[in-house]
Amino acid sequence: MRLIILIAAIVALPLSAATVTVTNLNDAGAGSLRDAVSSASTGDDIVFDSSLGGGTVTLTTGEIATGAKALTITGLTDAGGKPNLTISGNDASRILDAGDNLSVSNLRFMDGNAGLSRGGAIRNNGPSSISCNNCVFESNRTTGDQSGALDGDISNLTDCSFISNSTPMNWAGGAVSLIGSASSTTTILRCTFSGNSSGRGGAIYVEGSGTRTINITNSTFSGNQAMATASGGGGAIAVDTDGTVTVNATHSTFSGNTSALTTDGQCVWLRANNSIGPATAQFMAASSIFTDSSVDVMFAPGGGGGTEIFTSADFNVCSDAPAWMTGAADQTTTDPLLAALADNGGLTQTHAITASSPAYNAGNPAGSVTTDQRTLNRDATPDAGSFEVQPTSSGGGGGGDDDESCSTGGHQTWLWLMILGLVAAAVLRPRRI
Ligand SMILES: [Ca+2]
Repeated sequence: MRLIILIAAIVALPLSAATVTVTNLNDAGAGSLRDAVSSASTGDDIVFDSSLGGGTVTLTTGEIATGAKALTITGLTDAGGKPNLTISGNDASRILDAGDNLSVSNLRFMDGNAGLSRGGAIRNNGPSSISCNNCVFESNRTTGDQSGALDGDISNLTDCSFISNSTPMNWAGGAVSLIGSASSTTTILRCTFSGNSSGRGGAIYVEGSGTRTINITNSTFSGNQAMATASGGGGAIAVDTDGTVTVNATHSTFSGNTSALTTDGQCVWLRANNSIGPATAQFMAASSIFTDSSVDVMFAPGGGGGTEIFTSADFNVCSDAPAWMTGAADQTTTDPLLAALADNGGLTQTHAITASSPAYNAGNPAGSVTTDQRTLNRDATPDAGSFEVQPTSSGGGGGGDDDESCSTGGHQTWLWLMILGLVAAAVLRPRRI
């Protein structure tokens, strides 16, 4: 009887996910990533042996297709928690083609090249969604289609860096294209997009006919470029929809994004096309920073016939003076005095500010964002943008966190040297005979 119950219990258990471990950096063959994907079943987790930390898998026989398998691929991290395992497309092929749900973490995707197809690093090629956590996408590209790094329905991008990804100037989505007719929500949290370029949407391009919401929080868009010369722009973000697209930017920093067409949105361009019904494209800004060094139009509608609207949820700091940025606490024609993009702690790069910045304590005090892009705490008067100035521990501050920790370390070193000196003096003191 007990045996029957035991067998029944085992049969009733759901099939559990297996873990498949990659044991070498080879392009193919036993122990390779390609072999792990091939042998995995849907729902499996693919991981890398810790001895491969700092290594690069260079694909020399083309992309790796996951087929109709939902997979999780987890790389390795260094002592600072940053991705420490690279997969390179060798500038010869896309890296991953996902036919079902795909979740990737702790990986660097470099030099993917999808050629005349979409998605230089990863393409979502099925009724699936992609999730990326703590990944770096760098120097991926297409040569004749959209989406320099990522393409398709993407559920979340968390702690990711998109650096110098590109498409040619007559395509869209230098780093990411969010595409599809389905209704969906994409969450972009603590990500940095820098130096990406495309025709429209230097960093992000959104299209499709569904109802899509993109929530961008504690993220940075720096030096992205829209290169189109016929129509359309959006150095950071471009939307071109037949449906309803809402982009919400909260506590994010936009700096130095550009468009070749100076009237088509150096930062954001929205087009809503009433081709299949009433369409809406909306960009909402809250507690965010927008700055560039030009006097060109920072935000522009595309004139698609639908509703194209920019709205302020207040507490923004903008170097320009958009007509729609009229919140009581919005600061327009105001230079936020950003420092250059740098590693200021956390997993992604940020533009630091100091207490001298107009963005200091200028965010929404009733907002719900309790940490900054570095996951450091925000205080009761949060700063606008993705970076929160931190309290200095020993007074006399004004310097950054790094300065503070350096000087504290220095004090400790001098204290120990003084103690050592006193001990040595006591031991070596000449004694009276
Ligand atoms: Ca503050």
